[in-house]
Amino acid sequence: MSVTRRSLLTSTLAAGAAALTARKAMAQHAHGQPAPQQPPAPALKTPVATVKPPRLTVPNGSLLPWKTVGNVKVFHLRAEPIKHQIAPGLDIHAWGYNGSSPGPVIEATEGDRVRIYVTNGLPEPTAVHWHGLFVPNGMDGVMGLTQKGIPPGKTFKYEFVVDRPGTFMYHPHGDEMTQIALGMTGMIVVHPKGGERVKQRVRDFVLMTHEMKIPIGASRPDPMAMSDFNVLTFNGKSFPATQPLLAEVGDLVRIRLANLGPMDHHPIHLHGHAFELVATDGGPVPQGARFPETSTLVPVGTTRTIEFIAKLPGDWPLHCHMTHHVMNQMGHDVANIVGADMKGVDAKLNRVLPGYMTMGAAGMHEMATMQMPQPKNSISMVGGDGPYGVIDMGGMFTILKVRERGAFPEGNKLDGDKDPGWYKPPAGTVADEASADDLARDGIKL
Ligand SMILES: [Cu+2]
Repeated sequence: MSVTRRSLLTSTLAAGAAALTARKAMAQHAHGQPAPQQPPAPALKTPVATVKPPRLTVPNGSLLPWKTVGNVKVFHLRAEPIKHQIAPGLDIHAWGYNGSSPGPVIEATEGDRVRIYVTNGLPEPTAVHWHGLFVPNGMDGVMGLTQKGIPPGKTFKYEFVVDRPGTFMYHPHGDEMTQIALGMTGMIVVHPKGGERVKQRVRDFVLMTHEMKIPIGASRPDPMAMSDFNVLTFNGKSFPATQPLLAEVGDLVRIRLANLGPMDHHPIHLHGHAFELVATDGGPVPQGARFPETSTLVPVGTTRTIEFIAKLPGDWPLHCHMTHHVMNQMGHDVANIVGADMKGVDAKLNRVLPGYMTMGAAGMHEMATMQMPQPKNSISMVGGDGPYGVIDMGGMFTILKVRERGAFPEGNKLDGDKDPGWYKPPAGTVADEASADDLARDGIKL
């Protein structure tokens, strides 16, 4: 380690917990980029351990297996048609990698030489682009420009050195409109060489956003869609099928967000915490450019890595803030009757459909609460069961479950079987009907 890097780390870490997010930037400045100007370093007071890269957690997903041959890390991606479940009730025919959409996460360490075989099981040619990684031009994976397409049934070989730590993506760069629309996306995480210098335990989550248009009852996403996407996902799943993110109070939580959807950017919002954007797929955000946020926009074709310390126990939503992106299929094409008087219509319809009652005139919540018969292969507009009734959310919505220390010694398991259930708040800390005494005390007239 150079004197510069050590002094940078020392000064940064002594500045307190808020400055911990600097370490990635520091690690990266030590590898090729000029370091920023820093004040003289005070003595290091807080002991900080260098830890191995934290284990990645891929909710609803997996890591791509690899093996070492000589000094090369060898991976094998299979581009192929797959069957995929968005949520119970909606099974689709998608295209993906190694049986899943998004494909498994490729995990490597800065400086690794990787060799990635890509077998094309699709009915048309493809190529794989390593989005954000700087590779030799001929390894960039742009069909027609930097290589010929991988014909159906053939296996191509990519080989390069992963040049720097960060969060990147892989995706087809040939007939992107079809192949990405049908689900061909994936993420790449490169850990800094030598581990990380942190004092907290790190919870390191990987979340890919995506959107599809799947007509009600259909099982094939429509690659022609340019708008009206009705299936919004984190790691290929719509709420309530999204696996929660688990953390303990005091953990450093890192969430690596990415977007390879066709058309829409997603303002991802977290409840209960402020975070900092610490890196994009371009590199680390310099310490002096970071500021607290509770939402961050994840535009198409980017990654956004956020970090924060888990503070308050609870069940905290993490979701896209576009209201139509937290809905499922059934809510997008209904007529607007909010506020309408439907009694006359209901009376007429009852002559031919006894018992019929129009829903939606008082808002959409009742549609989420009714157990309506569903068209075949579709998921209801919104709704998962929560501890206080139906949660009026679907789509790009998941839950960060923060619990006290010791709750999750193992962290999230990749198979997602450690959901602790709903948060049980202390008595008297849940919003509920105001009492007559409350109203009288505070002079609230109804
Ligand atoms: Cu969105």
